[in-house]
Amino acid sequence: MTENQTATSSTAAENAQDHVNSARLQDAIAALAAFGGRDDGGVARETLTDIDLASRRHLIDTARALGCEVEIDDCANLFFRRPGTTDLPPVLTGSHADTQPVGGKLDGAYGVLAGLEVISALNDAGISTRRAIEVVAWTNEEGSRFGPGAMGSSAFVDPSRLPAYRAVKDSDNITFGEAVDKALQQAKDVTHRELALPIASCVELHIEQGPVLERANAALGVVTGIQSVRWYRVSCTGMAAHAGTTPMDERSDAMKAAVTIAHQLYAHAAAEAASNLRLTLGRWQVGPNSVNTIPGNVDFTIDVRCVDAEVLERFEKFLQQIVAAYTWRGNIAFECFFSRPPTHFPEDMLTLIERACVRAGHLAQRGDPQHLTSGAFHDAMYLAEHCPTAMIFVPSKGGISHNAAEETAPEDLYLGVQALAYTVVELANR
Ligand code: HGY
Ligand code: MN
Ligand code: MN
Repeated sequence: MTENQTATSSTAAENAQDHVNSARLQDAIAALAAFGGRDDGGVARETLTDIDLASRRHLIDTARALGCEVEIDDCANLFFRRPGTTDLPPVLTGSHADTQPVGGKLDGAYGVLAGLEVISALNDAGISTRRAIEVVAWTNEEGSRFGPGAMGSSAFVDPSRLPAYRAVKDSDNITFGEAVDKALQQAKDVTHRELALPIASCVELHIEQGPVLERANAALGVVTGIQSVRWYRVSCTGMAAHAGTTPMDERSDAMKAAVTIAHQLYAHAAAEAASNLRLTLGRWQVGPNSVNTIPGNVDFTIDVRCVDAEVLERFEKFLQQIVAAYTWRGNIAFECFFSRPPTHFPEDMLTLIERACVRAGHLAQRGDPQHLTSGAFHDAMYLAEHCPTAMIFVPSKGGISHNAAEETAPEDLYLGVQALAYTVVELANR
């Protein structure tokens, strides 16, 4: 609802929706973005770095100032809880506060801060709810420092995943376990809680990170599901040798192997264009990485996604074939270290999200929401295994994300939180 409009809130959900405060939300976004803020307007706050730990303390203090109880689990997931009038399982919202190495100020952070804004709106309106409302800040959604992504939410849903996660090392040989233990050490004043606790339902608000809503001129998105994703690590091992003295036909050139495989993968992606396969070879490590030494080893990652999981099966078979077919003196190995099938959110949750988005959109004369599948993965893909889950999107300017230029209009961010407030209160009173 823009400033000069008065809403006619008749239910608790509408009342909460109408108490969301845009200026307060903008201040909260700016305050969190200061942790790892970059000169180009982006944010560098990778998971469990000292900057991330400082931002967690900021969120703990902010939540406590709102009257929330704060809890932390063995994966250092943070929960900010507004008690309900019963002990029924809570409604969960929130997202992640970690960012890409060069990220924006909204990816993940917006969902966490939106949850806290909903709590502020409930406090302002004096609304109490049957169920507690919990806002979560999941650990390591991005997966850039420690792979795979969404470690916090996946370990919450299935704690048996945590031991293997704890052994994962970053590029400085620090394990995820060491980083988590440091976070827990710095949160001694926060109540510990178990993983996998019962949750009644979950709603995650996130920026779309793609161009669909902007191109449809839609202010809000009802997310029907999340496409499937796989991450692979490809290791090409040849032999380092002198760039000047080694004849071309006597080399075990790991770079030549890697770029040949990469080129074939891009050609496969082009052949699969009709299925909208998306291929990214995002991280390359070359050894010894010297201008005048033939690379002895080249590792690169593959991020491949598609709404149709069959396409990813075909991709993996193709990868196996071209690796087996590449003849040289060296070796090529690959491993899949992250794999998620498509996620589909339940109809009754989509109906509620639609109702929330329609009210917020119409009050602001921004029309109806758009239904879409998420191209990005989110923690909601794991929560969907644990309880009825759904997502709300707001547009990304130019569809840009995982980039310092990531941006969403303040009014769109405001409408997203309005829709979230309505949804969360409706669910918390069921
Ligand atoms: O990679 C993803 O889809 C998410 O933004 N981390
Ligand atoms: Mn995200
Ligand atoms: Mn992201």
